[in-house]
Amino acid sequence: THFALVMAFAVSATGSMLVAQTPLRTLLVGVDHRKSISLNGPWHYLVEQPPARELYDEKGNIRDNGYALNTHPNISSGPHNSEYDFSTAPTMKIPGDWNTQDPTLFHFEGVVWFQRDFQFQPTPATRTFFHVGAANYRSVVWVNGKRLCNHEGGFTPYDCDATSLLKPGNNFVVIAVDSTRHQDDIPSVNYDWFNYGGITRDVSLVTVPSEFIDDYDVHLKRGASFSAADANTVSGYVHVEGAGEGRSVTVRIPEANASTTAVTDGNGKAMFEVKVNGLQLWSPGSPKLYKVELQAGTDALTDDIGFRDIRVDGTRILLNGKAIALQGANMHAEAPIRGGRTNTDEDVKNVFSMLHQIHANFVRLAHYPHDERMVRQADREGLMVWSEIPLWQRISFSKQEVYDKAVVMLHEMIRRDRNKAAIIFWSVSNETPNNADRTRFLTALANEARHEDQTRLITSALIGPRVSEDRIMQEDPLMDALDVVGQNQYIGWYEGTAEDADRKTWILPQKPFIMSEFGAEAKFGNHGGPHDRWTEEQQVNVLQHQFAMIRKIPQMRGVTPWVLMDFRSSTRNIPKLQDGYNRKGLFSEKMEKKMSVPLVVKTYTEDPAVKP
Ligand code: GCB
Repeated sequence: THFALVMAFAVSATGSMLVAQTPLRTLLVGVDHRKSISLNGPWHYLVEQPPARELYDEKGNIRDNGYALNTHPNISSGPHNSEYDFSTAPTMKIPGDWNTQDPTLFHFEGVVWFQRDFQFQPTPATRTFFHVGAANYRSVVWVNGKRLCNHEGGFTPYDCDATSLLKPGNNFVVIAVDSTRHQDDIPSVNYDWFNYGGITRDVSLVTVPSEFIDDYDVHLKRGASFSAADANTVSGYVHVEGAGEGRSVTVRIPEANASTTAVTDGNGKAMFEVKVNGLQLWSPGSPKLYKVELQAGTDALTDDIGFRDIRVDGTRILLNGKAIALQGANMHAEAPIRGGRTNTDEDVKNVFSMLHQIHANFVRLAHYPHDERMVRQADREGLMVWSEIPLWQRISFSKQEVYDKAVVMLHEMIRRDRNKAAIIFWSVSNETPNNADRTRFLTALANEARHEDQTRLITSALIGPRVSEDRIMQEDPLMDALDVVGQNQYIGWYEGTAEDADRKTWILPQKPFIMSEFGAEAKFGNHGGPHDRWTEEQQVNVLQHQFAMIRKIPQMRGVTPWVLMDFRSSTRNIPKLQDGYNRKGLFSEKMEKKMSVPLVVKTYTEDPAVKP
């Protein structure tokens, strides 16, 4: 059904544009709100050096007769051809990247095999999905020695129907994860963050009835304009996988005494609309979430959902009809203090404590979707979010297969999080080169996002134009495809001095802009004058002049310094200063406050650089 949707869009709206050609598979929405069997915990692992002949044959095709079989050699008698054994192999914690768990794997890029046993009791007339929150970058799953599925993309979830492979009692699962980078991947071979490999987010088994709710979209009904008085209707769809036409679906919001029934169409999709008297809208000051109960046949699910309206009016951004200014920071999915990928409640708590300290009402989750916990927390706390797919700088924009991957990633991101009010922007890319192939690619992708979700704004972070004069004119044609434009620039760090910012005049189209990146590196505890590189004083100086410059740009509605916290990057190799970290954080990787924090706080609370 989702496939049909993409194709329909292609015919009606893209014209000669790129058209996605990969069918989208079932993805369970709201897994964290379903009963499931967690497979988190210790998994056995074995490492394969490239070219990883247990995973790939000479032609690069995936093999199913290698480690996937999980056989045990009889070590006391020979000869034996299979020389591996998961049962006596060491374990590591899943979810977790391998780099921070095994010192010998810190720089490892390649294939690591994971295995665990689990108990299972099949129930008749149900389907059981193997759910992986994220595995970076390619992963292949076998259950009881049989291939279940493959997935590409390191930051979005996938679900595979394991029903026919599971048996009562003892079962085992093997997952091979390959973190090797390739030119035609998303991201491509080169990027400024750390290539943490492994099964980096929750893994579980989810059992549902044979007809079940896989996907739903519950949002404040969107009209041509917003009026507070009329903001009392919730609409959307519930998709029932396995169902045909005529199944009834119930949507209930008990707290508001609202309930409605809708009926599926031939694709299993039931569109609904329900009036909610006294509906309280979600906003940062009042992040109201409702328990929304969905039911279809014997399947039921309750999610926590907020309702709000976000739109653009000229150069302003309106939340529930009120103009807003966004103040916050960028953040990578880098776990504070312990390092590694963010994937626990504790990590989320730490990240939010830094966001609170700077009085943020907004965060750009760079440069890929983060753990679902982050977005749930943002929903609960009323923090607005920019969510992005990892189209970072140089991607193979001329290739259809790369476009297909991008569309799948975009849909996986949107589907996982579309019921979370906190997300106000979907970003299709970061700092891509301004050329025809890229503009065609990203314009099609932005349209795809807009078609899939009309309740959010589409953005992208642009870079350039590089200027020598004091006039900076942004004319990137990609802006035509965006509702809100992100602008990155590093005056005072990659170019010129902090003071150069004072003389710049920005000539921008009449759209809302976010100054989505700017900043300077400073090693925590390194002090000197305002022009001494790598010092906290210089970072303060750069940010100060940046804020002053931003304050003079009428279209600016948001500001996110790069970056909230120092993060690992394999391209940052200046000993003593970087030591493998990008140091543009307002906080160090141990959450130590640099001198820039008080400046940001003062700016955000007393003298904002952006106005609603
Ligand atoms: C950028 C990129 C970001 C980098 C940052 C930097 O423009 O968007 O991913 O980490 O600059 O520090 O160079």
